[in-house]
Amino acid sequence: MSNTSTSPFDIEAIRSQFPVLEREVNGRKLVYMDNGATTHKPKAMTNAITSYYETINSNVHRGVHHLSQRATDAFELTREKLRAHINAEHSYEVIFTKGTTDSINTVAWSFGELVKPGDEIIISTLEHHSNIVPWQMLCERKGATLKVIPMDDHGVLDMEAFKALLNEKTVLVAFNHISNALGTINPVKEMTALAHEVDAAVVIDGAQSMPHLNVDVRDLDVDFYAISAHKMYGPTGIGALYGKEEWLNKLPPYQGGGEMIDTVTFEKTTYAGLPHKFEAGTPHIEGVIAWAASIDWLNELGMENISAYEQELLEYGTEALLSVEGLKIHGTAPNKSALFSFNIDGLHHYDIGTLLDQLGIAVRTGHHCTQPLMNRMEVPGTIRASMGLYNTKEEIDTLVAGLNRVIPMLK
Ligand code: 7TS
Repeated sequence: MSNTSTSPFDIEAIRSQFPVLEREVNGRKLVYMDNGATTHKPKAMTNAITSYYETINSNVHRGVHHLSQRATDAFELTREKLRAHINAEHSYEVIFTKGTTDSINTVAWSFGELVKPGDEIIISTLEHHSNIVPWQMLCERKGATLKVIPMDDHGVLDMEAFKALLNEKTVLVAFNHISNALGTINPVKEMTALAHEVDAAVVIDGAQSMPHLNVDVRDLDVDFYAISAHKMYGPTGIGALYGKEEWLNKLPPYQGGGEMIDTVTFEKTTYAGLPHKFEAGTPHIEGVIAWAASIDWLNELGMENISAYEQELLEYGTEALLSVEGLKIHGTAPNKSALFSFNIDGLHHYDIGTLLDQLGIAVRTGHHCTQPLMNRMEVPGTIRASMGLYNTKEEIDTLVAGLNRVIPMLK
C-alpha cells in the first residue's frame, strides 16, 4: 500500500506541536489512537493556559479591576470564536458547560420542565449513554415515553422507521452527529427537517463531530448542539451548549446561583439574560480562554482539510485492517468518520487491547458507553482505533503489524 498523502498540510509540523506524541510507552514510540476518548493538546493551547495564570488570572464578569476585565474579555472572546466556528447567529446562544454530558443534561432538565405525561422523546440506537440516560431520567420524572430509531447492520439509522416514530406527541429528538462506537455520520440536516415537521425540538450530540467536521448549526437548523472541548484539542472540563435564542429564552435555568441572576430578594429572584441565565457560579475560566487557542489552531488548518485528510486515513485503514485474518469491522456506513471498531474472531477485545498497549499502541476496548448498541450488534465490546488529525498511515501500518503480532499469542 502507498504511504503517500495528498494532504495539504504538513503532518510532521503538526505532530511537532504535540510533545506527548514524542514519548515512549513500554519502550516503543507512542501510537495514540484513542482520540474518540480525548485528543492530545497542541502547545498553543497549553501555552494559553499558562499565559492566563501568569498574566490575567481573575474571576470574570464581576471585578471593576484591570485583571478581571482582561479575563472577562478573553473569556467572552472564546464565546465569539465558538459562535463563528459553528456559525451560530448570536454569541449569547453559546452557553459554557462542563462538556457534552453537562450540555445534554442542561437541556434534559430545562426542556424537561415543559414535558408532560404522554409526550414522546426519540433517540437512536447509536447513542452514547450520555444521550440515553438523561432522557430516561426525564421520561421517568414526567411520565413521558422514550422511543428508539433502529439501525441496519452497517450502523446506518433507518429513516423510514424514524419517520414512522414521529407524530404529534413527539416533543424532542436527540441523536449524535457522529457515533463514537461505529463512526457513522448521521444525516443531521435531513433528520432535523423531519423532526421539525412535527414541531419537535432537535438536540444533537456533537461530541465526536466537532474535531472532524465543519459544523454549521444554522445550516443544519438544529435547536441544540452539545460540544466537549477536550475532544477537539481543547482542555478538559469545559464544553458548550449551542441553543437557538427562542428556545433558550423559553427554557427555565438549569442551576441557580451567582452570575445567573438579575435581582435577588428572599421573596423572589429574577434571572439574567442570555447566556448568563445558564451559567451559574464561577466558570472554568482558563478552560474557556485556552479553548480559543484550539479553535484558532483548527481553523488555521481548516476543517475541510482535516476532514479530507482523515477520510484518507479511513480509506487506508479500512483496507489495511481487513488484511488481518479473522478481523471484522463493526460500522460500515457509507458516510463514516476515521474510526475503526473491530473484533478478531474467537478473541476477547480486552486481551487484544492489553497486548497492543505493550507495544505502545493506545486503543480503547469495551462497550464505549454504548451498551444498547453493543447489544444490537450482539458483541460484548469492540477494539476501537479512533483517528485524530495527527495520526498517519505509518501508524496504521504499526497497528496492523501489532495485531498480526499479538493475535498468534492469544490463539
Ligand atoms: N457523546 C458522545 C458521542 C461521546 O463520544 C462522548 C464521549 C460523550 C457524549 C460524552 O462526552 P463528555 O465529554 O461529556 O464525557 N465519548 C467517549 C468515548 O468514546 N470514549 O471515551 C469517552
